[in-house]
Amino acid sequence: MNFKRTLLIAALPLAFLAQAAHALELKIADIHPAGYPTVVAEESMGKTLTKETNGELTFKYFPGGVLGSEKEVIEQMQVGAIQMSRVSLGIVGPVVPDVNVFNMPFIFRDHAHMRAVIDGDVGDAILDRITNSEFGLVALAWMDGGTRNIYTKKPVRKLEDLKGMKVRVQGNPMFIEMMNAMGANGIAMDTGEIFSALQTGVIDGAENNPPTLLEHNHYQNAKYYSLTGHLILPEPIVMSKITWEKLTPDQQAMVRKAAKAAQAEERVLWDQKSAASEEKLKAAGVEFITVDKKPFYDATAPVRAKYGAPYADLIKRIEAVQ
Ligand code: BDP
Repeated sequence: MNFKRTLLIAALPLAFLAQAAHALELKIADIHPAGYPTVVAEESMGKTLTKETNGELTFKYFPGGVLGSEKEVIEQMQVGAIQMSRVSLGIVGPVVPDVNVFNMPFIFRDHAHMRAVIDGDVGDAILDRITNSEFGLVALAWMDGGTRNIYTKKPVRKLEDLKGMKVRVQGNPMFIEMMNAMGANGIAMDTGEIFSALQTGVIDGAENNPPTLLEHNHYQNAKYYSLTGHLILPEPIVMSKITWEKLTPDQQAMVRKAAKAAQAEERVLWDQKSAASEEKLKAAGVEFITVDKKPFYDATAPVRAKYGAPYADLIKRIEAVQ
């Protein structure tokens, strides 16, 4: 028998073993329900990856928050029990404070500005800060979470109307300070608790984009939507570092590429979903209130001053993006 051939045959089971070690099933969690733009894009990302890795990477999807709140999902990813997710950057801020530069009220001029920023160097720099932190996550790409506006039980037509209202924010101390700076009482709670908190009157309002206001049914108990546009939060697609380190370099490259493709796909879905959600909310009797944003901007200046100080350079780079 030819010596080279023998070697080749002997090496085969090893090669097979090496391959098998890279076969993984990944759980992807999302707080949003099936059919939501982020969830749909995650599903196509998973399908692409299963195909491109010849079935080595397979995926199980857990939409609708069934694996817990975003905070819990992040903790599960840090220990490798959940492998992937898309989370709001608001929730990442308390753990990787560097990302709060994107979480500051009115840091982006508008939605288009936010998109231009996340598509460029600054967007990559923030993803890298997550990855290079001790946070145990690899940040791969961005999804779009639209613009957040305040919705309440009683109309907010001007800043003063917010006075004393209890308004839910994500669990990030900066958001509580932001809401307090606008005259309300910021109250942090998980996404899944908002519906009943509105229903029972524990809170007077919350703030979010139209698709979340609709799909999480908050509009049923909060019919006034004031277009404050105070936050435009992008949403990183993240993988557990424990999982990432199990992947071959080729698989890692494929995951990065597929996550970027998911970013592009979700953006198209997002625009459609936002427009459709606005229509549905209006049809359901939600009043969209145009407000003068200037007083809201001015009221939150101390929050930007406090949190933005360490990021003066990044802020200049953000502002320079056209
Ligand atoms: C939505 C985000 C979701 C957040 C939710 C919230 O897409 O990730 O958890 O807001 O405010 O816009 O809890």
